[in-house]
Amino acid sequence: MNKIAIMLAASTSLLLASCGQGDILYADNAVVNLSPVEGNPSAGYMDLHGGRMDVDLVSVISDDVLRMEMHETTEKDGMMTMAQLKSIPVPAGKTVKLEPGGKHLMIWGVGEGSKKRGLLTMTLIYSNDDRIEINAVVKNAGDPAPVAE
Ligand SMILES: [Cu+2]
Repeated sequence: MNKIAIMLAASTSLLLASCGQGDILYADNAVVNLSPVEGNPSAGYMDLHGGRMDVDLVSVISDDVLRMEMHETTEKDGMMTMAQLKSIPVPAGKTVKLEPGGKHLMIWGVGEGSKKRGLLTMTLIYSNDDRIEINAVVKNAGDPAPVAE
């Protein structure tokens, strides 16, 4: 009886260890901030968590947008400029934040269905051919900030 309990405990901790940070390539905290101006692009942010090896995020696609690009905002001579990125490196075990003022997604033409649903499904494509589907929370301009959990 005791032996079984110990074995169960051991396998549980093994399971937890395999889900530990730094092991699995994934993304969370994904949001799309809809542009307050019709026709202007919306911005997407998320946390990219690295897996066991260094990879690059090479593309982000969605069935329900017209166009989506990876961008980086940088300050140059006191001016904020934005350049398109071909890829975003995601080092093993590290977290890369797509956030305002830094790397971000620029999204044109978010579909009405996703706006109504409040979620935009997108697929992250990595250099190692991993594809991860995520649901980003779609927020209207002026929506209150999400409550921290
Ligand atoms: Cu941009």
